[in-house]
This record gives sequence, structure tokens and C-alpha cells, in this order.
Amino acid sequence: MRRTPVGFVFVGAMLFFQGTGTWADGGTAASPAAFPFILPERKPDRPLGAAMERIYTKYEAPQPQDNELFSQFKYTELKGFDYHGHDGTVSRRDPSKVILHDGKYYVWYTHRQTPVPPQGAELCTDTVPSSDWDLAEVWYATSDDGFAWEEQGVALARPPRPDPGWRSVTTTDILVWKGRYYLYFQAFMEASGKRGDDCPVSVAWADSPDGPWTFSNRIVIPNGAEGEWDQYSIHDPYPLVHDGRIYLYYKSDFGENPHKVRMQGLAIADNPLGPFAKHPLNPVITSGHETSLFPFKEGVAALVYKDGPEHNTVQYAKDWVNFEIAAITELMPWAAAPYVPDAFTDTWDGRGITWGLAHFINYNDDWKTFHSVLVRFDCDLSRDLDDPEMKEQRVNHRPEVYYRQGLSARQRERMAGGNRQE
Ligand code: AAL
Repeated sequence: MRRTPVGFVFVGAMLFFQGTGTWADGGTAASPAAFPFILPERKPDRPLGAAMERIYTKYEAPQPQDNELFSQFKYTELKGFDYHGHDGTVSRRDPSKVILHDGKYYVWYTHRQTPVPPQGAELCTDTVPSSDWDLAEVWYATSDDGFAWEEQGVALARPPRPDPGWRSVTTTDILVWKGRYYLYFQAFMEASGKRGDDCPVSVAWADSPDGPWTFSNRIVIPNGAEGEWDQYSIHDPYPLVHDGRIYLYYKSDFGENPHKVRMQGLAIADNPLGPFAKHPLNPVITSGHETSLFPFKEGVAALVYKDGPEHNTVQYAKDWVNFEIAAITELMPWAAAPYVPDAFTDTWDGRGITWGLAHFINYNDDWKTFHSVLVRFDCDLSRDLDDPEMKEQRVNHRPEVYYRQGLSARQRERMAGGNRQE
């Protein structure tokens, strides 16, 4: 007698029970059985509230430790970078993705070296910076292990006026495409802060990661038209290769303070020099700041931190456009620049990431010596690693971390004035 596969029996039983209004666990609409003591690995056949439904339908796994897109983040001070005693005259920030070339890791970043720390838009001059990323260039460094780095010097110096980036060349990211290297960067043509943090994106290319680099002298991701969300700033260009094309994600700041928002857009091109077509569903991510992404399975994952209603999340878009929250986490790297081995391989089986660089801004916590410092982060957002330490669900911060997040003088005045929230 041909055996009926067990699965068909199970489904048959469910259908039978459902026909009689009884669930697989014996419960009925009138009296559903209590939720079981052992959390089911798969969505149980029983009524579920929205929150329980979500852990089975929205996240990679019902519990963080089993979720490939959940991770804690660990940080390590880098060796090899001189910050002039942290006096604010040298800053390194907004690193690019890390690439591996001939056995060495490469990273590019915003490098500012000015006679004084940033002085604001009102006091800036041709030599005095308005902000931490004003009057900057793109420099690069190499490493054998990702911890000790050797600074190689300038990759993109500021081009002459009026070329794109003549005021400042910043916030770069790397694309490797058909054997050629491309550095996309924010091309400032006025001091940041004069009107806003306003700039388009340009690109330079080279046949070696060590250069020499040739400026395209063209704006490849233009600002939007007047009244459009990205009319002023095109920030944090972040190119990946997908489906035979260049998917370049970017941020824009829009709206007016104090209601300014930051969201992420997507522009797609067949050629690194464009034209890039902005996606009609832009903005495609509602939160984040310098948002980093990496191929994951057939889709793309995003580290969404700092700003917006969905900050401190790892998000996932199976179609590279429609992002959903895949995990919630904490202590996320700022301006994360991961080493993404399959960033440019046009993979449909993205493997994920385990480390990269990031930055700490305002390193001294002192606006008079404002500068930023590069740092390394490690994580387990990889399908090829299983590091339980990275899947811990909580970070037990020391009390001083909480005390630093203390009441402001204004809050204390409010309270002293009798406005005590009893
Ligand atoms: C960074 C990035 C962009 C902004 C400024 C420098 O964190 O978002 O590059 O313009 O801040």
C-alpha cells in the first residue's frame, strides 16, 4: 500500500480539526488552549496576537540568538593614525567600505587637517573650516589585519574651483566594477553650514586602489528639483552591485529644523558614471544616517542607526527596495563601513559581514576641539559564522554610562520650579 507522507496526514488532520473549529493544539475559538511552555520554533497553528505573530513573520527567527540578522557590536581602537594629540586639527571620519586587494585591506575616509578646529559657518575662511568635514580630502590606508593600519596619504585632493568638490571632498565609498575602481564622494561647492549641509555626489576612478585617481568632474547623483525631498543634500553614497547594475544608496536631510528628517534613497545605473535613475519609491528607508548595507541571501540588509522612527534596527529588503525590520539591536557602529566580500560579485546568495570600520565623532566631547576618530567594529551578521557572544541579548552598561546621560540644567530648573512629574 502506498504510504501517505506524514505531512499530508498532518495537514489533513489540521484541515479536519479546522473544519470542526478546533486547532492543532486542541483549542477552539471559544476556549483556545494556553500558549505552550516551550516556545515553538515555527509559527504555531493557534490564534496569536500582533506581537507574537510578528516574531514568526517579520524576523529571521523568533528569538535574537537564532536570528542571522541580529548581532551585538564590539569595538577596538585602531593603531596607525595620528590625531595631533586630539587637538581638533586632524579628523578622520566617514570611512568607505573596506576592500581586500592583493592580500591587503584598503579603506578610504574623510581626512581633515586644518590649522584650527572647526569654527562654524560664520567664522570659516579658505583655511578655517566651518565643520568637521569642511576643507577635507579623501585619504586612504591599508592593513594586513584590520586592526593596525598604515596611512598611505591622499587619494582625492580638493580639485580647483569651480570643479565639484573644490571646497571639500568628503564621505566617500568604493565601487569595484569591471576591474576599475570608483570613489563616489560628497562634492561640496560651499562651506557646509552656509545654507545647510548641501552637496551633490561626484565620482573619480582609477585602475588601481592605490590610484592615481581621475576626477570625472561631473555630478553623478544630482540634487533633487526644488520641493523634492533630496533637493539639497545627497549624502553617504553607498554603491553595491546587484542584478548586473549599480545600486547606489544615499541619504538626504530634508524638512526644516526642528523637524528635519533623514532618510535613505536609491539610485540605479548601468554605468558607474551614470546616468543614475532615482527609484520612484524613494525614500526607501525611513531612518538611519550613514546607512551601510550588504548583500544577504537574495536580498540586501541595512544597518539603520542614529536617526528616525526605526533607528537601532537591522533591516532587510528581499527585492533591494522594500525594507522591513529584521532585528532590533543596540550600540550600533556610527558611519559603519563593513568589509563586504560580496559587495561587487552580483551575488544572489549574500553571506553577510563580520567586521568593518566606523567613527566616533566629537571624540573629546568638546565642540572647541571637534574632530572624529576611526574605530573598528566586529559583529556576527554572517551566515558563515556562529559566535554566541555576538548574539547576547543585552549589553550590561556600567552605571557611569547612565550617569553621563544625566538631567540637563534646564530640566533641573523645570523640576525646581515645581513642575515635578509626580
Ligand atoms: C556624515 C555624513 C555626511 C554629512 C556629514 C559628513 O555623518 O552623513 O558626511 O554631510 O556627516
